[in-house]
Amino acid sequence: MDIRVYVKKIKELGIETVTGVPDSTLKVFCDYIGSEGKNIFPYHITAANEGAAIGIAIGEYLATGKPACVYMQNSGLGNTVNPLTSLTHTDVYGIPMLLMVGWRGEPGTKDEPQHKYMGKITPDLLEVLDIRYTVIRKDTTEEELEQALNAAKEAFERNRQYALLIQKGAFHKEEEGVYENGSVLRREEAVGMIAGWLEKEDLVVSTTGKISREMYEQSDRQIGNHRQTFLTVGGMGHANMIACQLAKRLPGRRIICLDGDGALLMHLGNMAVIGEQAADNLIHICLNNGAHESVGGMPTGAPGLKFYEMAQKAGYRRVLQVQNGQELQEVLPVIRRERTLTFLEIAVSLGAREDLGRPKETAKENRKSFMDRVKEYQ
Ligand SMILES: Cc1ncc(C[n+]2csc(CCOP(=O)(O)OP(=O)(O)O)c2C)c(N)n1
Repeated sequence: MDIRVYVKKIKELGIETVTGVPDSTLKVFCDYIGSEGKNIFPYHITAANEGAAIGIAIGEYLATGKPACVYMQNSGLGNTVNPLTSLTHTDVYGIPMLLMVGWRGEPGTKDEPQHKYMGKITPDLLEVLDIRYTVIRKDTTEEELEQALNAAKEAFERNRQYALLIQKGAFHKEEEGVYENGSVLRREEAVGMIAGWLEKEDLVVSTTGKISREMYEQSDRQIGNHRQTFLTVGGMGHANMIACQLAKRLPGRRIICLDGDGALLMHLGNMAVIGEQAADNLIHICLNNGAHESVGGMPTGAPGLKFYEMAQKAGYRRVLQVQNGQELQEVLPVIRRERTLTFLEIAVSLGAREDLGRPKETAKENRKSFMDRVKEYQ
């Protein structure tokens, strides 16, 4: 479906505010409303997480009586369950809104393990949430979209939400959005430098998306295996809590969390908890590109945020930030010298290698080899 037609049609529902978290399935949509179609919706807010986007949609309705459009990957549906059940459902306030859900892991398609179960249950989950939906496919016609939007209108009149479940490749547009941020250090280069700096007892928790894929490959290249790293393939935003508890329970080991700024923003409160827990063997590294690079490079909801300043306020004992590869090379040995709760922010550029691989083992195999590694140096 042509994105211009799609956007024009959903606009006809009276939508003025669009909010959500980007996803690769929705890249064409996000690119369009962020560039050429910028003026179509007066308000476009990239939310910290998908539950927060539901909050924005509630605010929109309370202020204007108009439904907002909330977009997300289906994994983000998990983050919306609380506000959708406890606030927007007709048993509570009955707040209408249009959900646009990118369907990863659709049964019958090839996708990563983290998408498999959510992909399978997405239609059932929408049903349990009492939300009617239509699947938007590559071959969905304008008439079919119109029918779906009529159903949405009816749902809104009854104070209900309506969802469009978007298949991979459903939207097409000639030009892809390209993003830049002015930083010079490539993320994979930074990840490679960190992999090369690891000692064999160190343990790493890497965040969702390409950071984990780069760490996996760089570890293989530089160390010969990736057993030191737990890949947080799903559960975006939770890597730092996994690392925090590893640090508490394994005080003799150095724990390194490789976070992304989008993931860190998603559950920013975790920083305060990490500061409070103050594990002196935890090194929290944020690879900051101001964007959700892994799903297409769209900016986060706070692209200029200085996470190191927040870390300082949150109680991290040592806070550092670097702008390029040389600074990173200089700072890494310094970090190792003194054991204290550390936050390191690295400014990285946008983009990734075209041929970046994916984990070859199953998630369970990787979990097992990581746990074996935990035991090996106890
Ligand atoms: C709850 C949830 N929402 C959205 C996604 C889709 N997603 C995967 S990686 C990613 C971007 C991560 O951005 P960031 O942490 O800044 O790392 P970057 O890719 O920019 O290096 C997104 C949005 C997801 N996996 N889970």
